[in-house]
Formats: sequence, structure tokens, C-alpha cells
Amino acid sequence: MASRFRIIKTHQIFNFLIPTVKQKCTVYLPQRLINSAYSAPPKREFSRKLIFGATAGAMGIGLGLYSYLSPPESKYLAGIPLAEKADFTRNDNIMDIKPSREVSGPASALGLDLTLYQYQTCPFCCKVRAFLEFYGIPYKVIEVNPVMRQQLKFSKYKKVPILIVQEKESPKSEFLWISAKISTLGTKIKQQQLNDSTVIISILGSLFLDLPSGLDSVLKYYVPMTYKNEDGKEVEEVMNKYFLMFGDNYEKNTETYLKKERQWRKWADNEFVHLISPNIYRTYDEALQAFNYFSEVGEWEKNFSMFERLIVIYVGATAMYFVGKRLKKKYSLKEDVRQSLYDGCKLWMKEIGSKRKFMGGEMPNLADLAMYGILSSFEGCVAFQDLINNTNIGPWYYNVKEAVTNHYGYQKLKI
Ligand SMILES: N[C@@H](CCC(=O)N[C@@H](CS)C(=O)NCC(=O)O)C(=O)O
Ligand SMILES: *[C@@H]1O[C@H](CO)[C@@H](O)[C@H](O)[C@H]1NC(C)=O
Ligand SMILES: *[C@@H]1O[C@H](CO)[C@@H](O)[C@H](O)[C@H]1NC(C)=O
Ligand SMILES: *[C@@H]1O[C@H](CO)[C@@H](O)[C@H](O)[C@H]1NC(C)=O
Repeated sequence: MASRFRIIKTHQIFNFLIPTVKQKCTVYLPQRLINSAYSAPPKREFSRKLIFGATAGAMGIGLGLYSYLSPPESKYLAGIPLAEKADFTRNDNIMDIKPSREVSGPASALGLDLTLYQYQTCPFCCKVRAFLEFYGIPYKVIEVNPVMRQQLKFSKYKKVPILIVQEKESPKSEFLWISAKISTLGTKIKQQQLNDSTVIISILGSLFLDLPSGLDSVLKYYVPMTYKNEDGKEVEEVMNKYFLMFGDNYEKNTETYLKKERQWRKWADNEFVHLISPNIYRTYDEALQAFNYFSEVGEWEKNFSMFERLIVIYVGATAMYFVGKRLKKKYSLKEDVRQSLYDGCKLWMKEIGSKRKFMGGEMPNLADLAMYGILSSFEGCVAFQDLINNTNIGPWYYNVKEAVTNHYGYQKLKI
């Protein structure tokens, strides 16, 4: 019983709220909030200002009470099983972690074994999943615990998504495939860690769509550089991450098309994504509805007592309502944040125009997949319904969804 008594102090709440807001990924925050009630947030020096003064007390009491009442640890996060035990003490073998689930697809003969470290509702992770599903590439998922992040212990890079690619000898025929499978038992398997959603997509895109010359040769083109950003903080980034490396398929006349594709991938990542949180938590009622939706998809009713569930929903909604307001100011959104969201979608649809089905023409391209992935991260929220009702993005969205869920990209793979 003693171990159950874990009061979460107010400053610990800020420790996980503020970095997340800074990381521009707030859609998955509810999960983070919920999980923090199970396990104390990582110890970090507290040096940040208290911005959400008004909610602080209520949240402290709410979460404190909640952590007292809830079981000491859970294997589930919003209904998704967390990856089991991350024990890297014996060796560095990342593959020791048991995946949360496996996703199948027709492109099983790629000779690659992919493992995605992710948060289910993070828009950047949704982007990578949309890409993999569109091309029918099978992968394993390791759902990271957003507070403890013990599943990322092996990595110096601490954000999600991370993709671990294990290269089997890439056989071209069925026969070779079988022999390679047999030989892996004895051979050392090559393993690469890819960081950042856009880098992951560009590397796999180069590899599968044009340059089937092996992962190592593609990786040489995507070297991270260290530099200081506006805040004077050292960051590592692959500068050419929006560029794909082309081999024989490169044609001069596609230059404009490729430029547009890059430009809109970048826009989705750096501009559109900021419109989400202020919109899904626009009013207190909508924040509540969003949390009720998370509760539904995550089957919280099965996992939480009614009392616990209500505390999480009300405390979470209150906190996120204020976070949304702060982000609205930070990114200078319109007074009615919906207008900014509509503007974003209208701009996107205007660029596609009336002659094309997708930005990519007859088939979605990487810009379509990025935008779709980001939108799909809040598909169940009121803000999404409003978008569908008040802009013309619906038909495009559901067309991409059909293409993604039916793996329409599979026939384009060069394997
Ligand atoms: N540019 C990165 C951004 C990734 C990112 O910001 N991920 C967030 C989650 S959505 C994260 O892991 N933040 C660190 C944290 O929450 O501790 C990408 O496109 O993958
Ligand atoms: C990803 O980050 C890790 C550090 O955590 C680094 O070792 C690895 O080389 C990076 N991957 C790429 C492809 O840059
Ligand atoms: C949470 O709900 C899922 C789905 O119903 C169930 O399988 C799982 O056992 C529950 N987890 C906990 C910790 O109760
Ligand atoms: C959107 O339109 C549908 C059908 O017209 C309606 O049932 C729904 O209430 C509307 N949703 C919102 C959020 O306006």
C-alpha cells in the first residue's frame, strides 16, 4: 500500500507539460498526462517559471489524489499495450524489447525488418505510419511510455518517432529470400537507427522508390549536422531531409513537381502542425470532448474506475485548455482559431486545384501523406468535424485514407 502513495508535486507536472509544449507536439499530451499519474515523472532540475499558475493547485490535488488511487503501474497507455521491459543492461541489443503490436502489409519481401518507436497520437508518428501503410510495408510498433521513456534508453536522440531498420540480405527472388532467411541464423544482422519523421520517410522513399542499392549507400546522403538554433541550443539536423536521392528515375522535367512536394512537406511539418492544439482544446467544452474521445478510443472505461477516469478527463481538459491558449498566442493564430485552421486547409486545397485528385496527381505523394498523417492524429475531435463541415478538404482526406488503408503505393515499390 505504501508504494501506492505517490503524491505528484506541482512542479513535476510542469516538468512534463512545458517540454512537451516546447517540442511542438501536444496532441498526444493527454496520454502523457494520464501516464504521469501512474509513475513519477523523470527527475529534472526545476528551473522553469510557473506559467499556468491558476490551474496548478487544482492539478496538483487532482493528480496527487489520482496517483494515490491508481495502480502503481500499468502495461497499457490509452488502451495500447506499452512495450514490455526495456532492459539494456546486459548488452546494447535494442531488439530485446517486446513490441506492442505488429502491423502487416503486402511488401513483406523487402528484406528489411522495421521497428517504430512512437506515441500513437503524435502527429509526426502518424505521418510515418501513413507512409508505411500506403506502401504496404510491414513494421513493428514499440509504444513508448511518454513520461519514463525507458524504451528510448538505448538512444541519445530522445524524440519519437525513431525507426530501427534491420537489414536482412536483400534477396531479389523467392529462392534467395528463403536461403537468406535460413542464413540469418548464423550471420550478424545489420541494424540502423533512423531519427526524425521526415528523415525516416526520405530515406525509405529513396531506398524503395528509386535507389534499391542498399541502406548503407542511401544513408551516406543523410548526415546530421550540429548547429545552434535561435535559442542558442545545440541541435542536430539533417539539412537536406526534404530531398530524396534519385538514381535512374530522375528526370529533368520533374524538377518543379519535386520542389513543390518538398515545399508542402515542409509546410505541413512547420506550419500546419501548430494549428492543432489550439483548435482541439479551443473551448473548455471541446477540450472535454477531446478527452472523452481519447477515453473512448483508449477504452479507459475498461482500464479506469469511473472516479479515476473523471479526474483524468477534467484535470487534463483544464490543463490543455490553457496550453492551447498559450500556443495560440505563440503562433499568432487568429482570434477565432478555427479560422486559422480553415485557412490552412483552404491553402492546401487551393494548391491542389481542381485538376488533380492529390498533390501528387493521380496518386498521393509524400506531401499528401504528411498532411494526411498530421490530420489523422485528431480525426475524432470536434475540430476535425468542423474542418470537414466548413472546408472542402473532406473528399481529398478520405481519398488519401482509402489509398493508405488499401496500400495503393505498393505497386510503386521498386523491389
Ligand atoms: N522533427 C521531429 C519532431 C519529433 C517530435 O517533436 N516528437 C515529439 C513527440 S510528437 C517528442 O518526442 N518530443 C520529446 C518529448 O516529448 O520528450 C520529427 O519530425 O520527427
Ligand atoms: C540517430 O541518432 C543516434 C544517436 O542517438 C545516432 O547514433 C544515429 O547515427 C542517428 N542516425 C542517423 C541515421 O543519423
Ligand atoms: C485495458 O484495456 C484493455 C482492452 O480492453 C485490456 O486488454 C487491458 O487488460 C486493460 N489494462 C489494464 C491495465 O487494466
Ligand atoms: C457537421 O455536419 C454533420 C452533418 O451535416 C452534422 O451532423 C454535425 O453535427 C456537424 N458537426 C459540427 C461539429 O458542426
